[in-house]
Amino acid sequence: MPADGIPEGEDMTVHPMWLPDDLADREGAGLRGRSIAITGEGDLFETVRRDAAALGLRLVDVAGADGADVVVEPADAADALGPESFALTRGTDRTVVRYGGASGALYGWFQLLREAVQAQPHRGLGTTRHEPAHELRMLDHWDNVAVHPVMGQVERGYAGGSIFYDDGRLRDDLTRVERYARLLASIGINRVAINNVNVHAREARLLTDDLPGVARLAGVFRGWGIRTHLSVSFAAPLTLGGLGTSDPLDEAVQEWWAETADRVYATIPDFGGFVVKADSEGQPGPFAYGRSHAEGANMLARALAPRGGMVHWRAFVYNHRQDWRDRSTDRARAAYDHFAPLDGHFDDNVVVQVKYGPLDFQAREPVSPVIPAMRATRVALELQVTQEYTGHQLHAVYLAPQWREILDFRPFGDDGPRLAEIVRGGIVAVSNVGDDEFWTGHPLAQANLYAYGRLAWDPSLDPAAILDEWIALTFGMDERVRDGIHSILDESWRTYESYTAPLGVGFMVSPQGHYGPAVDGYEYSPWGTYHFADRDGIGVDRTVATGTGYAGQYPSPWRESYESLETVPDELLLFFHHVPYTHRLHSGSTVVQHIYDTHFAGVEAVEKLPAVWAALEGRMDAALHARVSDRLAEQRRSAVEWRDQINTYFWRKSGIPDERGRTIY
Ligand code: BDP
Repeated sequence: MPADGIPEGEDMTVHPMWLPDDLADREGAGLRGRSIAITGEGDLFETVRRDAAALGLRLVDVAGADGADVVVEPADAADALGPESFALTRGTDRTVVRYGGASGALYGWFQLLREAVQAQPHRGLGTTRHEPAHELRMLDHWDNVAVHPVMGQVERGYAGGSIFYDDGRLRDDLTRVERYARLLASIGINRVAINNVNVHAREARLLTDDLPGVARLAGVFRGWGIRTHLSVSFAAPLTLGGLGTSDPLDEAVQEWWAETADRVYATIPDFGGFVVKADSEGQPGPFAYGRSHAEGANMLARALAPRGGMVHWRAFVYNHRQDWRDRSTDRARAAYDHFAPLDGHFDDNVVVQVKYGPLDFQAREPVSPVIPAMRATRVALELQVTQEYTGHQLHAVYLAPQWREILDFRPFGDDGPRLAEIVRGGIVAVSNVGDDEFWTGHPLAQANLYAYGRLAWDPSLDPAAILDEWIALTFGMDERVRDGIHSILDESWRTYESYTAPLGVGFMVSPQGHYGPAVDGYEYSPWGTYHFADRDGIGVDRTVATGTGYAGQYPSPWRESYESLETVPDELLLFFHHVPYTHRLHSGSTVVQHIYDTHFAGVEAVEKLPAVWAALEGRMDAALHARVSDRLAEQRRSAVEWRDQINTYFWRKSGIPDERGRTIY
């Protein structure tokens, strides 16, 4: 039986992610045959025992623990470790994990594996304490039960179908979900929402008729310390309950939700709660009844509170039928305008889930001003692991550096806290996994999932060090593989930014699909995203003085920094200002020359990647190597297309030639 306890023969085409079956035999790991004594009763301890045995460790009796190579035991009260925390002590001939609670034992076990495969002599002997920075570390799936005619089985999924659902029904064989749950536990994820935030009619029934299937999934996740959540439709009392309304202040509606919650808890005792996208992109919500989002969220929260459930209420609320002539309807303003006035009005078991930027997961956006504006609310930061706007898992884009920048942002200036410290509702991200044989389409996109979990646990981790962990856990300690992957991924986010939409202007991407350039794709559409390029200049004036006023949603010093051309960071210039093409950046370059230079440089960087990867052939699974080669070829094609369309567009708009005389069509 391989390491993860999944019978051989099943799932033959599924390649492992990190933590492969032969982990214990990796050079330097020194795990096979080692003895391990685990003190503790309950499912999670059984999980650790099974995992250790499957990896080739020898379980020994706690009574004989003195002689064991690895000891997992409860910490003393004096250690003051929380339920998910642990301390790891490496001695000369013994490693000891002391846990605060059962989840701490589970996470301690995986930390031990991480360190073992990295064979890190520099870490040396001694004790390290490990405590999660956030209590809620969640992954949202945008999986549909049935194949949606436009969005497919997984909305914004780039790795095949859902690992949960297959064209209308729950899969019979959940072995892959079991593997997945193990991988998520290994990076500290403790909550999963299994279905799309756009809740279509078929998916709404997960809450009622299809609950037994949800319970099966929850059973798998529970074994790995993960609680299951459902996205629900605010209109469910109407569409499923047969009531004439879903008004949150209507008593029958409140009762319907309370009874529904009771039924869910009778089936899934540790159910996590509801995720809600309301009054957004066509989803129903409280506005239809003249109620606020706090009234809507609190009504659901009260149905769940008696059983310890929670509501993740998304702040992604804007009017997607906008009038571009009225600048006050700027989509960037919307979340703040709707939510900031409600700060302090949400119940304790409501988490307001805020996308990292004011628009929509662009490669570059300013950090959302909603987060610092709602200090009296449990706010969660929402990230996107799935590469909707960052190359669809066809482009190699390692997102951890972007996430670190976001987490490190200090909304109140240098003396204030980092964003990571003020998101009391934890961190959420949209998963990038599907039923593809490499799980994430692009095998290197697995690094994003891995890094997401690690940063949610500890936002101070270095993206390059996280990548080292992932590489070691996936490919072993081959230095050439490690260096090759680093040279492909380390700068990949900035490279992607350089050949796509310039200077924070965003979008310029094909509508609907969001892959590849469409210079005016959104320009005259009511979805509310415009770059306003004309013959004289480009960018959106979001200043208070002359624009949409969005810059004024930030606390000082950012409102002033963003407002002024003197201080706005180059990378966000066009998000905040409309400027002539000849405007000079802090870098010294003009806007149009910057566009040309970065687009040429971006393609040059991408052109180097295939050779780097080709040199690694024979050092890893051949199919995996071939898959990455194919994707790098597509990335190159696509980057050239981006460069040519963007450069040509601005050359034709501005009439200003490239200073360096390169060919622009
Ligand atoms: C956008 C996606 C859309 C999602 C929406 C959301 O294009 O498919 O439904 O976000 O987050 O990025 O609700």
